[in-house]
Amino acid sequence: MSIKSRAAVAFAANEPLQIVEVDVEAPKKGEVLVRIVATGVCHTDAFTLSGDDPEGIFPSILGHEGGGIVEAIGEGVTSLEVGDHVIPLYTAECRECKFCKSGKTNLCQAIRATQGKGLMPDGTTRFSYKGQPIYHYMGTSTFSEYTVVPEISLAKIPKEAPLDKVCLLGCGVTTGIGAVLNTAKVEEGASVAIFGLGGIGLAAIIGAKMAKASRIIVIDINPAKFEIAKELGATDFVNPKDYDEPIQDVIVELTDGGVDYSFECVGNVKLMRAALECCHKGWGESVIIGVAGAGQEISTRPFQLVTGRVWRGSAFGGVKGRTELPSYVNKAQKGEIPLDTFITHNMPLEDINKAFDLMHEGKSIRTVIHF
Ligand code: NAD
Ligand code: AHE
Ligand code: ZN
Repeated sequence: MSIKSRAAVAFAANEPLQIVEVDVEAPKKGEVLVRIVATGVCHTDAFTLSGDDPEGIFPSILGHEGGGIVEAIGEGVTSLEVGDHVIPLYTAECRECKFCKSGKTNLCQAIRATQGKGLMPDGTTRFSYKGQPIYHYMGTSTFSEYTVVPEISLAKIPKEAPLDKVCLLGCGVTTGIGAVLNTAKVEEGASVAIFGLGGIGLAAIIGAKMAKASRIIVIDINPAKFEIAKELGATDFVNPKDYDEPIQDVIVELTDGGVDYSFECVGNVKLMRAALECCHKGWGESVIIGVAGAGQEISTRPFQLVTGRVWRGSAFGGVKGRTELPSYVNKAQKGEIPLDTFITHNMPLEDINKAFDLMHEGKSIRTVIHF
């Protein structure tokens, strides 16, 4: 038996999403049917829609920053029941695989292979349109009123938390904060440089404040972003367009030799190099968060690493979603994570293409789509 669901379908790369009524099959073993109440739009959705994502598959239902309510559960589901409030996770947490048990990573691999092919763990899809299969995206597909998600990819959260705000913890805000606290483990008094002030970079500022960093230097080519950055606690504001020399040299000069930590939150491989090279000799660490397109590679002189700089990467801020996301929700409810600051626009699903336009025009931080 299947149900009808309004969804924004990406039928092909680089084409606007189309709002259509898709068919959604009932959840199978280990799966959950979720009614999405709200979803954010992240740059990664635009990245995949652009055709640059090696894992991009069409037609598919994008979206991975959602909040919803459990509508039905499949056979064998024990950790969730109908009515529970949940945040879908694009990084599952099975608690049984080698990765989950390692204590070293949040990158659960239990269902990663099928997820990357736009399929549920049994190798099939639950979405169809006019009898043709529609693929899942990042295991979440939150641009649909109803979506089917594996049980291990759902974080249960308190019912009091507003789903149209805490949905942002499904990706952007958690990623930025987690990259600072979990991946870099920034310590009190450290200096930090954050490249790119979208949802991810701004959240990294919150993480840096939580870690009691002494100096938070932010870099963006859109100076309109500096006001919110200042509100969140950034101390120095750098627009690369104001300088002739490489931006890493500017930051090294500003900081008597470089920063202790830097974060690339754009997805630009040249900026990734700048972010590494603005780190202090001997100990500076740079974390890549931005996602770069197919075929792109990073480069630097190996001497940069030989002389003590460290290059790392971070996915979903190193956060184990089912275990740790409830504490992020709790912090948001206590006002320690100001989600409202990120929500520059709210709109219905029918207007979702406007959310992509606003992002590309640099006019939004996060648009929340309401179903
Ligand atoms: P966004 O589009 O909202 O923000 C990007 C910001 O970068 C904008 O403010 C823009 O002005 C700025 N920018 C662009 N080019 C620049 C340059 N050359 N120098 C300085 N600033 C520049 O994007 P977002 O949603 O914040 O996502 C940022 C990146 O993080 C994307 O690549 C996204 O795919 C990636 N991402 C990664 C993870 C992860 O887990 N690793 C999670 C979420 C998003
Ligand atoms: N599919 C791409 C990579 C995309 C990517 O790096 N995704 C990030 C999350 S971005 C969220 O906005 C991530 O967590 N990656 C880890 C993973 O397991 O996907 C490609 O290059 O193939
Ligand atoms: Zn995202």
